[in-house]
Amino acid sequence: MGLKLYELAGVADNRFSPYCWRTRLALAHKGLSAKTVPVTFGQKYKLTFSGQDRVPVLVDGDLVVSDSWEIACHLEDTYPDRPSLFGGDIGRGQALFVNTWADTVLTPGMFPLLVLDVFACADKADQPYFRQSREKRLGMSLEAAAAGQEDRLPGFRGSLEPLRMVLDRQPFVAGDRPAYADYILFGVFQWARLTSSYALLADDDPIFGWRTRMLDLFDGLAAKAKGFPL
Ligand SMILES: N[C@@H](CCC(=O)N[C@@H](CS)C(=O)NCC(=O)O)C(=O)O
Repeated sequence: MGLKLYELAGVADNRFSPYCWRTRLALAHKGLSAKTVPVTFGQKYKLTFSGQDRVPVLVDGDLVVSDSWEIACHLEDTYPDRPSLFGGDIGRGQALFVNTWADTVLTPGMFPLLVLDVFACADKADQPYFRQSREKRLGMSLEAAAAGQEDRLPGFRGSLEPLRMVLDRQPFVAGDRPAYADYILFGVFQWARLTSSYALLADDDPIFGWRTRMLDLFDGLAAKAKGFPL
C-alpha cells in the first residue's frame, strides 16, 4: 500500500504549511513518494481517523502517524536503508533541538510579520476560524499583531544570527549536504514564501543563499510550489 500525506491547503490549493513542508522534503530525501490529500482549515473532519486535528498526517500501510517530528522519526526508523535524515542518534538529538527552536523562536518571531498575508491565504470560508484561533493565540487582533512591521524586522533578522553564522561556514545546516535539520528550518521560510511577498531576508544574507539552494533540491520541489515569487 502506498504512502498518503494529509496536508494543509489554503485558497487556490496553496500548500503553505511549514510542518507539511518538513514532511514533504523528508519524503523526497528518502526517495519516497506519497499521494497527497488536501485539508483546508474547514475540512478537519478528514483527519478524524488520526485521533487529532493537525496536519501533517502520514498514512503508511496500517500505520497512522501525526506530527512532523514523529513522521520524520517514523521514516528514519522504517526506511533505514534509504538516505538518513539525521545521520545517527546524535544527529537526531540535535535535530530535535532545531525542531524546538524553529517552533518556539523562529516561527513565533516570523508570524507577526506575515499574519495578515497568511490570513489572506486561508480559504475565504476559513478566515473567521483563522482570525478567532490566531487572535486567541496572539492575545490581540491580527491587525494589532501586524502593526509596526518595519520596526520589528531588524529584531527578527537579529534573531536569525545563530543560523546565519552556521550558513556562513557551511552550505547547509547539516553540513555539506542537507538533512532533516535543514528541512525543519526551510519549512518555516517556505511558509513565508508561499504566503507573503514581504522581504524577510536581505539579498546578501547567507540565509538567502541557503534558501535558494533549498529551493533547488529534489529537482526544484519547493521552487515549483505555487505561491508568491521570491
Ligand atoms: N507540532 C505539529 C504542529 C502541526 C500544526 O500545527 N499544523 C497546522 C498547520 S500549519 C494545523 O494543522 N493547524 C490546524 C489549525 O490551526 O486548526 C507538527 O510538527 O506537525
